[in-house]
Amino acid sequence: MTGVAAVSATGAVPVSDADPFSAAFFENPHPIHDELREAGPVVRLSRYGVLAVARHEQVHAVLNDWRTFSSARGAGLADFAKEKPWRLPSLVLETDPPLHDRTRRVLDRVLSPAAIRRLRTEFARAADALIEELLERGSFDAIPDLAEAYPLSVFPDAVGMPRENRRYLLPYGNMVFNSFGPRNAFFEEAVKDAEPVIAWVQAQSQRAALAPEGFGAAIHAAADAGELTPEEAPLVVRSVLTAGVDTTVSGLGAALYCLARFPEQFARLRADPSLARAAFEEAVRYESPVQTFFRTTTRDTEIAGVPVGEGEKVLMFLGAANRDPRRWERPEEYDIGRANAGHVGFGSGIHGCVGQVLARLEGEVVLGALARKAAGIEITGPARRRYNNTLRGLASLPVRLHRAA
Ligand code: OVM
Repeated sequence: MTGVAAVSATGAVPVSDADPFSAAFFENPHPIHDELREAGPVVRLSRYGVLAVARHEQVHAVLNDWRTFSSARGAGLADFAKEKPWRLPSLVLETDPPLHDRTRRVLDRVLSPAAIRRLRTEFARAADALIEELLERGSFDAIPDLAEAYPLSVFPDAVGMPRENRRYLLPYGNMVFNSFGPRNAFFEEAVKDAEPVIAWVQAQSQRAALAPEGFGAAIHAAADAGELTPEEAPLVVRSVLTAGVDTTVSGLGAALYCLARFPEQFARLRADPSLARAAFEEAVRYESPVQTFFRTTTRDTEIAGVPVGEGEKVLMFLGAANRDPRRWERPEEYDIGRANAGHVGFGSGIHGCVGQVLARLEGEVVLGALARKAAGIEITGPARRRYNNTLRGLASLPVRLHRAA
């Protein structure tokens, strides 16, 4: 069992020996989240020698102070000032202004609400078709057959990728999201057969691999306009390929798992399919598909009055913040009518998810199709959790889909 020393003898920072990168934690993080929030506004995790924040107020504050809480030394446990990054650092995730702002500006435009709006008709058609097919089958596994199948059916086309080996996006995401944690067994397993997948992603990021319409070509066009160098463009495409699929797979899986476990919420959604967007958003708050990111302090500072030195890694528990009872009423209830603005499931501040408009579109059209066509989602077998150092989600969710009368 883990224990939190309420106040250590040496200072004001409580110490916890909890391991947030372990199978037991992935199975049920909530008791430890509660413990860490209760221990204080900032806690030291003795196993990893890092500080951690789990309350909404402090997670939000750290996310919104990039000058003090830098991303340039890595958004994972590894401190790029002390160890070689696992891969070439991301030009957007693992940077601070001004470099961050230059690449982010391009992504903001490529993934803007106006750009995503043009995809709506096709994304909705694909969601309707997939839900129809699954209603015909009746019984299926909601993770591979829906949560993975849907993003893989629409996202690579939106990027402009060729058809071959699109499924490589899943093991690639799995590697990168594991790489933000410690070099544990989950990481080692994920990178075991990495070479062909990494080579494939690199090849797909090149201009020649990308169809002329699509996010990929739009990023390369930004290099023509002088906004990026020709060497930077493939790395910015890589960010889209890294962060664009595995995250939405976890988000869709979370929404399906919520709607299956809370049938009264599914009934509400059926009664008013315009709640599809809200149902997806609430699933992002409730399950927090991206559980954690790190920052590194650039100077001596304080968190809620507690002194913090320069060069400290700070782990932000987004999932704990999204269920902080200081911030949310009945945080452990999945409630599609809740006012959930302010959740940090997509982050906050300058690094806030640049693909969130796209993610919400995917969530909305899939849940909208279910709301109009299905009477309910019945769980028919054990839900099996997927273990990943950053992403929270399922590996398997056997279900039966009942067609609406
Ligand atoms: C990137 C990147 C990778 C993973 C996640 C992410 C959630 C960004 O390569 O830029 O944001």
